[in-house]
Amino acid sequence: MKNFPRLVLCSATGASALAPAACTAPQAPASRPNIVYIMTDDHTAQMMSCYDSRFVETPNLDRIAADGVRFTNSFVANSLSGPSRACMLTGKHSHANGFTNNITAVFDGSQQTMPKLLQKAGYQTAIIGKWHLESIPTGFDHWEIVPGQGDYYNPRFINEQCDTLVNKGYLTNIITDKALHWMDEERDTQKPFCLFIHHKACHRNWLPETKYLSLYEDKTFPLPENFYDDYAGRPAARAQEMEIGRHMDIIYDTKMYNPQLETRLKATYEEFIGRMTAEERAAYDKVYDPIIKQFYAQPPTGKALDEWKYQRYMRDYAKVLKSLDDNVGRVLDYLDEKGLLDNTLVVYTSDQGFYMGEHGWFDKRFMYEESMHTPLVMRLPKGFDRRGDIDEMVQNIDYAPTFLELAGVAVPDDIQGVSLLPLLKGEHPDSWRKSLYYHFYEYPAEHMVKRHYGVRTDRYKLIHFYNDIDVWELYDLQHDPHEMHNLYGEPGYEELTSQLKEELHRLQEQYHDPIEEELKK
Ligand code: SGN
Ligand code: CA
Repeated sequence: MKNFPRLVLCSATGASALAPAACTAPQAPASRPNIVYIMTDDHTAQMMSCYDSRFVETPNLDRIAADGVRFTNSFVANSLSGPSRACMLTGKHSHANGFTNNITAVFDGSQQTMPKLLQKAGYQTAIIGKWHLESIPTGFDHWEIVPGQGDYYNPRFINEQCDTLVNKGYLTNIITDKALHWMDEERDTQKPFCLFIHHKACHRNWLPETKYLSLYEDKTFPLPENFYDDYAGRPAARAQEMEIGRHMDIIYDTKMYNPQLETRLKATYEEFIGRMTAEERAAYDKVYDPIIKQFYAQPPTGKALDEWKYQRYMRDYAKVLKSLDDNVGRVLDYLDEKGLLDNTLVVYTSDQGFYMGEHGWFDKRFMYEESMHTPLVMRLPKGFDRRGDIDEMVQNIDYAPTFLELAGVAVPDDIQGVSLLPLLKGEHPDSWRKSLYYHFYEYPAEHMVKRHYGVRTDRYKLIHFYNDIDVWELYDLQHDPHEMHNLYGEPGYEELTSQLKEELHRLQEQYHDPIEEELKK
């Protein structure tokens, strides 16, 4: 477990250096909108009721969509935390911003970033919560981050003085407290601001807040129809290690603590619940002890065990999400009470999607729909009349140019994303992108998802898994939305395949991804 990875405390990372491509800001409008960007970790659209009503209710997240817009085709460029955050901050794909994976990458804080450009244009910038980019944040007037993945209970924070401080309570509440405190008491009210609120929720191992420990305990979640996927025709999908049945840790993930049992993540679990106060621990044990007792008295086996684990997973994830939803509500209420809503763009998204049992999985990484997709809803500032659904394909590299344009800052030419402002104004530009590029690098690693890149159009997806495998996959999302049938190499698909390969190469050229050249060596 990487808890305090290569975080170089207090190292100078060139806080004010800007790459040459940065342009000078044009004359900014008098009252520039604020930006409140709320990003969760591993929150997937299946678990957000404005996208999918099967599993949970998320009234506060839905409020953003109801008052604003919901993106129905929102995607990431690399479905993993650090890479996703780097794409968001730079507006560039992973190979271009350098942060390709969570294991070896360290974000080069001297490069051009959207917060730096906003800061230069007179915005106050702040980030609170999960950072995960290994170097010290640059481009922020204020930052308070959690080390590594963060702790759900009595969490450690690293602040601008580079002190590590333990805060009392539950992380989702504390991040919100700090965000409200900064908006209320610390920022310069004469300046527009851009605040990044980055939650750990709903990341593994889904430790709920004490007040929600019992929530959902009487709920049985429906099993996804492809829970028992056999991965036929998809060797890369078969090779992963993220199956609920085979790879979830019975102690760490499903919380069935047993002093006699050793599991890979038992020590990590002990460390996590060891952070609770005696009172918190008593509340926790009161709910989980009877479940543990019952489990070991009559342990389920085979498919019954897989499905039992799925229910535990869904319940704990949903509980953690409930605290998150409450806290997003607190931010919206605050902005409302202070009269800030009208002049603020509120964005809610996640660092990627997640599997809730589809293909039998948890975790993310794959270019398949559940994890390439990410929720994206926005409440728009005055002057933007668009409401309802936006169906154009958007990607997390688009946030940087969107925020810059909103702030009246010229978007540097080397930014690869596209501003979403025309869509927020109700336009449907003919020239809008017709395909998306994706590249995942973190292999070999936990969950063992092979390296791959690919192209997605509104209907088709072509993926190439490489490195220690050479496998192509082709899906028709219209007829096979769950990506169960790999059409690559099947008769009748030759022309489509060559068109998609051409498009893939066009994107690799456009974004300057050298991978195909490297593979030829
Ligand atoms: C940790 C988790 C993994 C997860 C990665 C990346 N293991 O390593 O399950 O895929 O984070 O997640 S754990 O034992 O530490 O919980 S990410 O969202 O940060 O990219
Ligand atoms: Ca994540």
